[in-house]
Amino acid sequence: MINKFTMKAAWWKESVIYQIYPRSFKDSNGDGIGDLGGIVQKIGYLKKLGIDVVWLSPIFKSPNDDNGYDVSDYCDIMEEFGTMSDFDRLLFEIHQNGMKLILDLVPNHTSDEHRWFRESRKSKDNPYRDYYYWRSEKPSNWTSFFSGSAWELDELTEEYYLHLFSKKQPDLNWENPKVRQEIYQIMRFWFDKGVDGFRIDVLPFISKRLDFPDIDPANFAEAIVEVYANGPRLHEYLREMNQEACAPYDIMTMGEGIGVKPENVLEYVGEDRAELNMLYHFDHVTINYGPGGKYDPVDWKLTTFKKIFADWDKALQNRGWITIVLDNHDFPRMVSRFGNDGEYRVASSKLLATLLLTMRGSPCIYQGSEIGMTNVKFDSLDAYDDVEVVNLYQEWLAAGKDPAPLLKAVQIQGRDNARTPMQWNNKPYGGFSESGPWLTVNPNFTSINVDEALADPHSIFYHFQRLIAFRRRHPTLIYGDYETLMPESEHVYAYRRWDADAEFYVLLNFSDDLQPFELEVDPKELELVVSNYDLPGQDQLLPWEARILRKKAI
Ligand code: TEU
Ligand code: CA
Repeated sequence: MINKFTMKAAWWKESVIYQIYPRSFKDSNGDGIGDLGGIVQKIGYLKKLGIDVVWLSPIFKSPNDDNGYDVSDYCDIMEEFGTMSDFDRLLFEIHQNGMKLILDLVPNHTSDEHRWFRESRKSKDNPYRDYYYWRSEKPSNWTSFFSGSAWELDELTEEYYLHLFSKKQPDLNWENPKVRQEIYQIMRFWFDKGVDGFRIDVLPFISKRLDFPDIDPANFAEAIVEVYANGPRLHEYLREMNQEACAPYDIMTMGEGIGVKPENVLEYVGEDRAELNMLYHFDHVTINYGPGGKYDPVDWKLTTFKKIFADWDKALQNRGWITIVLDNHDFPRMVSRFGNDGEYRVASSKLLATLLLTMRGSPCIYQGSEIGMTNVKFDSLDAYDDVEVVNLYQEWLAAGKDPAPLLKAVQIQGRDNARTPMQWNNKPYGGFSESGPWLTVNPNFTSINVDEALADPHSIFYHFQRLIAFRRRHPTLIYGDYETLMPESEHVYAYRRWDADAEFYVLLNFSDDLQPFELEVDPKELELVVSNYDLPGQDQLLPWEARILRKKAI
């Protein structure tokens, strides 16, 4: 039996979150780049969907080497996105419409164009020198997420600085209390403006092992967990951050939980830890990483996928909270990777929506998933923008490797799959912009777009809307217990959610074929409450059929 911990209710546990990648959401000034004015234009759309919290990927000043995750001024708005008064207007409109806004804080690193780094690199005795990690020699064989060494030689002082991501993203030295106080001050600046919280980028990386132990370059996944993440002072920093920046405010913090495992997640989000409210993990979204890593994709099994969800729920139960994601700006589109983005794109998008919105945790919908946007297939690596791909492509060319296999892998796994412009209508550029957008619109915008979705009562959009409303009406789906059913099935994901008030059974057919199912409860005791088919199957699940059944009250 599950230990009964009294789970405290909280608005952020009951919230459905919607992630906006501002660069690709809506362009309002005709420069082909999404902006804050464009988001203001679409507040009504977000309201109609029924979401509670909007998470904006970084909107701060940035040279956009990593599209905003390289911040050059944390307290000012990126030129391309608008001005601080545009931001104030957006925040006002979001609050006016009964929603909340969280921003994306990037405390692990800054841009190399940030004032701190421009100072730091000037000389070895500059007051900002130890805002970053500088070493006279490379202390380890650490590699960057974006190819090459994580140590970059800077000619000015002939020393190496650390960057776990691009060389234009030098890692901040959190050992330095001045750095920590700068970040807490930035957080308070935005909280004082009325921002309702932060998604916090690569939070598990901010405490470094100062002996910089070598990693096994052949096992980057292990290096992430064992070396880059979960450093010795991490929880000291998180408690201090919570105490000094967050405690006075009614806000939420959502960590990007890279490198966190079920075994240690409660150290981050345990109700008694006073560190983070929640985090999202990477175990299912990296399920198809092969021996060669992300760009060596392999098949995955539904039993593995189900066990990941079960293990994480078991690790948390009523002792800590989690964000449920199936895709975001760093991963391919969920319908293309977990569903069927061809013949069963609509049914499988609705099935994935059902999973997202009936799990224990705060669901996070990534922009465009609510209309079933799919991966894009650029036919040349030169069409990709993502620094991760650009660097990897250069590395392949330098190594004299045939780029054809890389193109295939990037078409499946690349982050730009999720970054093509939001498809609003079937006008040029999908109604995203009046002029050529910064990244090519997916050609299927002519049939997959918001206007089509809003005009079709059977659309994916309205299924998301229905599920969001249903979840809100049934706290059992938020706080209730979880149990996997039919764990051995490689085609059906079945699970139970229950508490003292209600009991729900969720049946998801992750296949193109009819599938039988068996539940240890008399079907006569169950009533179908939500289905993704107008004419649901009977004793077999239709291809990509998703059913929510409720146990009839006695
Ligand atoms: O992502 C962290 C991270 O590790 C991802 O980059 C992901 O693992 C990688 O893309 C897999 O290909 C955060 C942000 O979400 C990401 O957009 C940034 O590029 C990164 O940090 C650096 O800030
Ligand atoms: Ca614009």
